[in-house]
Amino acid sequence: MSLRAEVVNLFADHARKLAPGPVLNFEVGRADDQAITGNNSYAQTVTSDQFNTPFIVHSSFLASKLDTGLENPRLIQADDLSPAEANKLETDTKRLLGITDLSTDKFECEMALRSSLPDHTLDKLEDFSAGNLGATSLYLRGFPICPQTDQILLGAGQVLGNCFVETSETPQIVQHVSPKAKEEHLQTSSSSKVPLYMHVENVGTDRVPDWVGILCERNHERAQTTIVDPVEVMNQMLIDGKINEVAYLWEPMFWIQTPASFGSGRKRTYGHSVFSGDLNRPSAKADFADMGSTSIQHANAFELFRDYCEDRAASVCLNPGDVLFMRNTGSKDPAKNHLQCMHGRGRFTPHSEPGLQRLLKRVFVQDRISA
Ligand SMILES: O=C(O)CCC(=O)C(=O)O
Ligand SMILES: [Fe+2]
Repeated sequence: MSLRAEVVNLFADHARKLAPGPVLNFEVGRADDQAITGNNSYAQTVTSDQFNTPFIVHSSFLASKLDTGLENPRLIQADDLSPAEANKLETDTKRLLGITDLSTDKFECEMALRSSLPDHTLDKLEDFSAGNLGATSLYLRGFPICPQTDQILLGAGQVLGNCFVETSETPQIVQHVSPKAKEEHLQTSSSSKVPLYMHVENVGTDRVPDWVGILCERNHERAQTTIVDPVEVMNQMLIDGKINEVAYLWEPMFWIQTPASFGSGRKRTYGHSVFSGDLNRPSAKADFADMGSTSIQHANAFELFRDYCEDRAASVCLNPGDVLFMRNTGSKDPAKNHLQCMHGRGRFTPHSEPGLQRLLKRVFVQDRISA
């Protein structure tokens, strides 16, 4: 059986498990694809050398759109620090930094810093780190904006794994993300006047962060950060009968280029697939700015995936003191149920006063390998 037919069978089977009542009919056996859409049903012939009996895929699902926003528990879980807790965190951090040298990649006071986070926040971070939240992102609010904010963000990031410096982009472990006039129309995190397409952070690079944390210091422009669960999107495509398109996304027919922000010339690598791994919890590699395919079918499938992602994305307008931690890679440890997140940003016009323009602090974190 060809890889493609095998994949198609797998997906048809998977789609059957995804949903409870009959909507989709898959007739397995012939090579010709045929989609018939009725009022509330969908039928498609999919290719297989193995089965020759038609079967029904069950689904009560009618391509309904998820409500966007913060209600989707898989996308985001929130936690708030009270003003008193934020104040204590600021005071503790100041004191700890006074007695310890928190140099770039040494975290001598990591334990102390994390223990100064409020218990409920530390618990949320630890659960998120272990993949126990059933969410792709963790949204923390009420962090203090003070001279120690960078260290507080690092302290929180260290609960998830190890913060690291991505030297190809900047030598800073806490990166500043703010609009740059020269990049306003580019696909970089410093753009503004164009939407930043959804992406897995640094997907074409050697070191893809497992987690990305962004803390908002200013956002007078009310720019919207967008997030989406790529696996949920894939499942939705399956439920909608887009079996062949999903199958294309699993084939190693895509190129990825290194991000524009890396500067050193754009390197393209070939032979990537958008999804890989275990069908029940695949990993996604996707960036709608820096990824494509020379095959028209694969490029079209990627375009459809993009439309689905845009339709199903939630938007979050980060306010000062808000931190958004996102799981950037799929599940690496089978014992942990990490749900992957893709993110992007809507367009905005930077504040006319440079000192008041949007400012995010960003950290990259990698999983700590347990011995
Ligand atoms: O500006 C944002 O909200 C997100 C930008 C982004 O993609 C990033 O900082 O990695
Ligand atoms: Fe990003």
